[in-house]
Amino acid sequence: MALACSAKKIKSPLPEYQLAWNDEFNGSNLDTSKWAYRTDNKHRSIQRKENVSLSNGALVLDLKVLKPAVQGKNASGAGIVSKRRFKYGYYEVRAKLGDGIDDDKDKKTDEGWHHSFWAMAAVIDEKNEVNTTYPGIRRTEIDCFENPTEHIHDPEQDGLNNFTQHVIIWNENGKEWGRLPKPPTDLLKNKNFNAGKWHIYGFEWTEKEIRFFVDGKVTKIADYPADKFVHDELNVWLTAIAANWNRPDQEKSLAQYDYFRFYIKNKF
Ligand SMILES: [Ca+2]
Ligand SMILES: [Ca+2]
Ligand SMILES: [Ca+2]
Repeated sequence: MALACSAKKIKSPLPEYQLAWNDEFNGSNLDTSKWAYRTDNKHRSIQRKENVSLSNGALVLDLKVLKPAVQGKNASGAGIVSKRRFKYGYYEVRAKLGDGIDDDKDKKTDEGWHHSFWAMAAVIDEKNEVNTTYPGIRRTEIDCFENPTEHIHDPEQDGLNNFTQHVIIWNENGKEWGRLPKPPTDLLKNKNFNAGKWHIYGFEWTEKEIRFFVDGKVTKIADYPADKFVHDELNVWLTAIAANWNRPDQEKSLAQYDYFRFYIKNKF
C-alpha cells in the first residue's frame, strides 16, 4: 500500500498523463519481480549481474576493467531490462553518467563506455537474464539516448555530452530498415550540458510520433505513424557497455539512475 500511496504523489510532467508504473530504486536490492539482468557478451564488454546494485536511492551500473580478460573481453558492463512491456505513453528517467574520476590519469574521464536508456522487445530466459540484443521479435527500438563517452569513428558524436535520439525500425529479417529522425539529424550536440550531472531524459510515444525530451524540453521528434510501421510492445533497458566505437582502453566508471517512470494518457 505504501507504494501505491507514494506513487500517487508523483505528478506527471506532461499534461493529460498519469503514472502507471515506476521504480524509484530506493530499496537495498534490485526488485527482480520488475527487472531482469542484461548478461550478454557484446562489442568490447561482457555484462554482469554483480555490476548492478542500488545505493543512496539510485540504481548503480558499475563499469569495470577486467584484468585478466574474461571471455575475451577486458571490460564488464551492466544493464537491467524491465519484465513488463510497454507501449504508448511517456517514459522518463533521471540519470547521472560517469564517476567523474580520471582513474587512469590520461586527462580523459570515464572513457570507453556507451550509455543508453532505450526500449525494445526483449526475451528473458529462465535465469531472469537477457543475453541478446538481437531477438527475432524486435521491430521497434526507441533510443532516448545513446551516449558514447567518446566515438573513435565520428568526431561529431565524440564526447559524453553529445548523443543520439531516434527510433530504429527493424525488418522481420533482422536487418535495420532505417532510423528516424535520419542520421545525422538524430544527433544532439549539447553545449553547456554536462551528462555527468543529474538530468531528466524522456520520450513520449503515441500512434503518430515519438517526442524526445531532455530536462523537460523537446529535443527531437520522430515521425513514426502506426499506419506505416509495426509498433510492438517494448521492454525498457537501462544499460552501459563498452561499444566497438569506444576506445579499447576503458577506465572504471558507472551510471546512476534515480528512477524509471512510465505514464499513460488519462482516459476521459
Ligand atoms: Ca581516463
Ligand atoms: Ca572513471
Ligand atoms: Ca530514487
